Amino acid sequence: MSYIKKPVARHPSLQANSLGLTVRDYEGSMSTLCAGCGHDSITAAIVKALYELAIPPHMLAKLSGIGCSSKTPTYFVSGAHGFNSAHGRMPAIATGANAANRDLIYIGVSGDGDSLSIGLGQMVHAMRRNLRILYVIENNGVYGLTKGQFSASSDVGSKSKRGEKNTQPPIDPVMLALNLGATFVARSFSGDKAQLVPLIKAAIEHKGAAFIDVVSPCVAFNNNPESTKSFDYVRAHNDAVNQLDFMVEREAITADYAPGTVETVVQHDGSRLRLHKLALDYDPTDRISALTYLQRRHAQGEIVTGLLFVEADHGDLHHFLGTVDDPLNGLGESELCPGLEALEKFNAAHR
Ligand SMILES: Cc1ncc(C[n+]2csc(CCOP(=O)(O)OP(=O)(O)O)c2C)c(N)n1
Ligand code: SF4
Ligand SMILES: [Mg+2]
Repeated sequence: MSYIKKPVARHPSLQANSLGLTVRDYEGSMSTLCAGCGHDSITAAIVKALYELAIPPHMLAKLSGIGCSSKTPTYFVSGAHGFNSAHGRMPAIATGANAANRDLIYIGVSGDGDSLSIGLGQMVHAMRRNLRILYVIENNGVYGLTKGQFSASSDVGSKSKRGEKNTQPPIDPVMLALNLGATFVARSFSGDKAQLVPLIKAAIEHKGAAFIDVVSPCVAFNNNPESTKSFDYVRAHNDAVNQLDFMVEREAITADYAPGTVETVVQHDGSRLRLHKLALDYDPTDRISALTYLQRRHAQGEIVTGLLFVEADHGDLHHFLGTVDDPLNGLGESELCPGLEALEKFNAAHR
């Protein structure tokens, strides 16, 4: 069985958000993943972020491919729209859905296998088109669902359960997203909710492709000392370049940081990202220096986490296609089919 329904009992003291919903309203079915799987911690972070942002469940669309990671949308926001697609095909489904209804909030959950092998050609176009979506890779460096084969993000020297060593170099999805022009790029760790929740909130509000690579250990097949996706490795080599506070437009700034260590990025809608800089030489608004910093730290065996790059004022897919502001699925027949005269005029303009 792929899902088990949760009991509906609610504790009376649970706090409600501005919509009158409690955190339980943002949960989904009971997880059937292995106990201790990093993916479940990411689900918990998504639930918290959506509850705190008070997102109406019916305004959310959850999309995924195939894998343990791709099962997780079933485990949050039962009242949302959802599409569990074919292996690696989540971005195409998300692009089509977003083209038809630009008003929904899209969360795509994928795995390193789903996005970096069979779905690589899909993921890259979602990034370069700046599709408005929160794109999460739950990166465990292994095909978890199919019992532990190496993935395209497995480390050289990483050992499978049967003892074979991986010899192929890994793809770093963050470097890829940066090179492809994604306008919000972050990395985090499933075991660091304090870092992950504000990143998810900021990514949901971002008007473009918001990509988060979350290192998410697979306790069944890849939590070994040779893997950079193990709990112990990430805890020992985590280089967090900043800590993020996310504030929607109406919120007052309350965080108190020492001068010179805070950077504020104002997004399209007036929401603000307040970055508490931990690495003072790190600039998340400069794509080239972000790439250089990541490469330098990678060579030293460090995993850089935090908000790595943001470009707040960049048009999304609809901007470049010049589509109308209203969602296409809300237009009437006369607008969708304006008649022969309009068609002739349109054709003439292209001769
Ligand atoms: C077309 C197709 N090819 C292969 C498979 C088998 N398959 C299912 S999940 C998966 C890999 C999943 O790995 P990943 O995306 O990293 O997810 P994880 O289970 O590690 O979270 C594969 C190869 C499939 N379902 N469909
Ligand atoms: S096999 Fe790995 S990825 Fe899949 S549920 Fe178990 S721990 Fe998680
Ligand atoms: Mg995987």
